This record gives sequence, structure tokens and C-alpha cells, in this order.
Amino acid sequence: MAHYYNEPSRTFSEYLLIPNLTTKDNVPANVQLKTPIAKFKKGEKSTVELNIPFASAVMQAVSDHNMAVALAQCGGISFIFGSQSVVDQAEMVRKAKNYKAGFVVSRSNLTPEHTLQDVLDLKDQNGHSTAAITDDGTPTGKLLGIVTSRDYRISRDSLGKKVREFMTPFSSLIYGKMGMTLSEANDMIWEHKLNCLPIVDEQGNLVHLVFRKDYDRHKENPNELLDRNKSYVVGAGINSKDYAERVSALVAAGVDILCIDSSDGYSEWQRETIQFVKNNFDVPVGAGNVVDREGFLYLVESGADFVKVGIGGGSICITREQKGIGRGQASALIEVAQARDEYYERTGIYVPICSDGGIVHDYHMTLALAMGANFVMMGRYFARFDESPTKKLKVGNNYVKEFWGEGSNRARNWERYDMGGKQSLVFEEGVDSYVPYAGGLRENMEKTLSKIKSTMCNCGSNTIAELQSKARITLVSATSLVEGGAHDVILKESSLSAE
Ligand code: RVP
Repeated sequence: MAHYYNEPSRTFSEYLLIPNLTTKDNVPANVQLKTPIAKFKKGEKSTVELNIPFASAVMQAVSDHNMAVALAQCGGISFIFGSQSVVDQAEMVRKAKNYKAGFVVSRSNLTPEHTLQDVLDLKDQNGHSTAAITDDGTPTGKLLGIVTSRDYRISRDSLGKKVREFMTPFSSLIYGKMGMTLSEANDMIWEHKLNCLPIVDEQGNLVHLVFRKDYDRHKENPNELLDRNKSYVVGAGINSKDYAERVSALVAAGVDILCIDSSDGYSEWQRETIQFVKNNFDVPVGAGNVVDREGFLYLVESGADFVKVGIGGGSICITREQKGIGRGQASALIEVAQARDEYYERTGIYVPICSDGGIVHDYHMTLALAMGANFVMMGRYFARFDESPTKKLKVGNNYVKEFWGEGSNRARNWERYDMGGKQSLVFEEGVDSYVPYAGGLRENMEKTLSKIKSTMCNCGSNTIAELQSKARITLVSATSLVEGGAHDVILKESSLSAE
């Protein structure tokens, strides 16, 4: 006879957190979101940790090298999509790894014909005391000089004085050539006691500026996620078909962590893939997706470094409708988190878990963490930002971005859904869609992170581990769900557009 679960399959919207005592120490500034993503033994530390618990999904419409850099700058990780050729995926990893973190595009730019007043106005506007002077006033024009606050005296100089009269001209500048490494640039900065080193191309056009201290860069991106060589940490998705060829190319490109990407990971193919990676490479590999204790233990015993949880909850996913498999994301996560904690008790090995798919509201992320996830993977959330690889379009009066599932005909990622059949998608498990355009990743994520930190303070927790051990979570009835939104009032236009 079939096995029946007594509890229905539940999702995040059916739960709420009940606040704990908030101490004076529980303020957002004290909340720390560091989180492990590769397994470790009791008393040791994970070899890969995120500074914020976010991963962008292994999807064509979400995770390319640009997303990887933007997210790593904020402390999270992208898993670059694997539904492309090995060469193309390895190239994306290489681009993200080689991204020159300390090289910035100049944000303050003027021409020699501007005036001291213009310099002061620009400084007021963006706070930068260094302005690049180019022939056309753009960050990539021919470099003609640099102006810093050492070049003028407000008490003596007239505000109408032309930049060309007081800038440090190109002929007196120390500059670097395009192609130099960050450490070579830093050496020049130290040797010549500079605050800023302009980098120019062969035609003398400005390409980047490198500032004196790593510290300055770090101030802009205090959470950035760097490896030992100060490159951004980057992940990549693999499948259980062409792993032999794919993994070696990704490792050669410098990938930091892999993730087997499959809609249903409780399979012998995943075991083989994990074991291949473990036997041949020194790179952590996550596996999934699973939705229960058995699936989790199978992958962990096969050697998985983290396990991804979730089937059918993704915003573009129609697996549940097409095949009738899956589980409410909250129920799946709660059971797997419990299995993980028991496994840790029994063996002293902690295996991080990732809640993948189905996050709609920011509070779902906090709930997922409270329920035991070490990090969350999101597709729709990141697809809405400038940094995602898809087109921004205007549909009606609104801007949208394209977003399609890996199981849609558009992505044709048959490896993710294959159960040992033809080398093509026989039927679709995902849709092609739009998501509302939301602007830049950083601004949006800052808001989301503030909400998470604030909720954690409500729950008396300054770390994710503390939240997981202290959280009190209640189910909500359908009627109390209504009570949770604005109700029994007539909303004004401005409130209708707020999330
Ligand atoms: P969401 O964040 O709800 O957009 O979900 C993203 C997740 O959905 C992915 O990480 C993946 O697990 C799943 N996915 C991706 N493509 C498809 C599909 O076509 N069915 N599903």
C-alpha cells in the first residue's frame, strides 16, 4: 500500500514568526548574516561561506558572469547556468573570476573647459574628491589630466578658473596600462605615493581608476565575497550527463563551488556525479533537489557538500501540474532541516541546506532561514534586476524583464529533467514569462536585507544560527491571512503599487 503523509504539504505563506524578547543588543547593525554553504566537521569552519544567505538560480535568465560579479560584490553567490556549451559556461566563470575588483570606472568626469565651480559641484554631488579630465568629459574619453583637492585652493582661486589651468596634466601623471593586474597597480600606487592610478589603453583613453587602498573599495562593498586571491567567489551548475568534460573545464576556469542542477535529485545519476567530482577534484559540490529526509540522506551519504531543497515551487515551474510530483516548500524544508540536524548529532558533520524556489515575499526568506535553510536560491527575485542577462521591455505602461524556466522549450535544458530518455525535452516543465522590472540589484537587496535583519531583531537573534534555534513559528489560518494584509480600507493609488 502507498505511504500517506498525515500532514498536508505547506508553503511559506502559511507560516508566521512569533517575536521573542528583543534585547538592547538586537539591533540591525549587530545582525550578522554570514552562513556556511559547504559541509564541515564539528569544531571546524566551512571552506565556503557567504556573507549574505543568497544564491542566484542556475538559470539562463538569471545567472551569468555579470550577475555573479554583482551578487558577489554584495556578499552572495551566483551559480552560473549550465544549459550552455562547456566552453561558454567556463568562459563566463573565467570572466567573473578575472573581474578586476579594484578597477573602477571613473564616476567623476569633466573636460578642461569646466570650471573650479563645476569641480566643487561634482564633489558635492557624489562625494568623490578625484575627477578625471577627459576630452569629452566621459569616463572613457582621452585622458588629459586629473584634479584632486590638492590642485586648487578655494580661498585663493576664482571659482570661474578653468580646469585646464589647475589640473595635473597628463604629461605629469603617473598612469598604468590596460591589462595590468591589481597587484601591479597597487605596487605603482605605493611606489609613487599616489592616491589614485588612472589606467589607460594604447590610444590614451581612460579605462579605469585604481584607488590607493583596498580599504576604499571595501568601504563601498563591505560584504563582498572574495577568495584568497581577491577574486570574486563564483559557483556553477552542472548536470549528471556531461560532468566529466564540464567539471574539469569549470575547475580550470577557477570555479569555487559546483551544484548539480536537477529537478529531482534523488537518483543514482546524482550519486555517480558527486562521486566523480569527489574522486577527481578538490572542489565542493552540492546536489539536489530533494524534498524529504530519504533524498537528503542519500545525497549526503553519496558525498554532497550541500543539499538543495525544493520541487515544483519555482515561480516558472509547472512540474507539479505536469507530473504530479513535488511538495510544499515549507514542509520539504522543515523535514530536510530536521534530517540535517539529526545527521549532525549522529556524525558530527554539518551539511548546509539551500531552500530553492517559491520565495515570493521578502519575509519568506527569513522564514526559510528560521526553518533551517542556510541560504536561499532565487530565480524570479534576481531576474527582475538590471544585472540579470535578459532583455528589459516595455509591456503596456510597465517595464518588465524576460524570465523563462529551465524546463521551458526556450531553455531546452533536457539534462535537468531527463529520466533516461531522449536527448531533448519531451514535454515542458517550465514557462516563458515576464517579471516586473525592479531596478538595480544593490538597492533592492539593501531593502530586503534590512527587512530580514529587522525581523531577526524581533525574534531576538543576531545570527542565522541563533534564529534557527530560537525561532517560534506558527501556522496561520486562511482567515488570519486576510487579516495580515491591508483590509477593510480603501487603498490610495500610492499604496497599491507598494510591495
Ligand atoms: P523562483 O525563485 O521561484 O523563481 O524559483 C527558481 C527555481 O525554480 C530554480 O532555482 C529552479 O530550482 C526552479 N526552476 C528553474 N526552471 C524551472 C522550470 O522550468 N520548471 N524550475
